[in-house]
Amino acid sequence: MDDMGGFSPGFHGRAHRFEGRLPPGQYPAEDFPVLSAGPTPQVPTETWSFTVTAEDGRSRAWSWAEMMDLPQEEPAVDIHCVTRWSKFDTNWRGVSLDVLLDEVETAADFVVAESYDGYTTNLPLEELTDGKAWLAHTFDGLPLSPEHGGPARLLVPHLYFWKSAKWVKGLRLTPQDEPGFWETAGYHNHGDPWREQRHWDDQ
Ligand SMILES: Nc1nc2c(c(=O)[nH]1)N[C@H]1C(S)=C(S)[C@@H](COP(=O)(O)O)O[C@H]1N2
Ligand SMILES: [Mo]
Repeated sequence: MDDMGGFSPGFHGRAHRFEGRLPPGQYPAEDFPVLSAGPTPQVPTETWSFTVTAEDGRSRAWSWAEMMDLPQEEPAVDIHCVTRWSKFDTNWRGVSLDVLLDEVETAADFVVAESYDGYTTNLPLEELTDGKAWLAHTFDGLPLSPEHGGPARLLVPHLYFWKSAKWVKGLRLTPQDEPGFWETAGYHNHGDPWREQRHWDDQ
């Protein structure tokens, strides 16, 4: 028998199917764990808005209806949490961040995502463009549930899931990198699951 690294026999077939898609140190999860630093904020779509603010203070905001009128995509992606669960082929619907970021002129290289619960997370702007990230409002064909970040969250599947800010209310473009909630609490600044960038002192 080949080396299954301690996975149960039931996982054998799936392991083959998902070969090469499980980052180091991760295990495949069937369920969808909820991980929130605090209580779940209630954010009605009637008052929801999403704002992109440039480094000079100029901004562009979308209401829920305006956001829903933008071109929509349906990413099917693998997600990876730093607590070691990964989930394959998750199905979302949302707006590519390319569409939203295209509306704002900027020379900044970094972004701070800001959420309705006060959560923040920082990313290089280039990690959010070229079809790599979305503002997601639908999961598995249903409105995204509040505990998973509804009405809308970031979806940045190529980085650990703490970068996918739930209840996101906007992006702030910054010339300098500004570490966010977990990044100032010891998590890695970048968070690439394929390089196991879990903690601040990982390479
Ligand atoms: N606003 C906000 N976004 C957040 C968090 C949070 O506490 N608040 N937790 C992060 C962490 S650590 C993870 S692993 C994922 C968990 O998303 P899930 O609860 O949908 O699995 O959301 C991320 N986004
Ligand atoms: Mo997390």
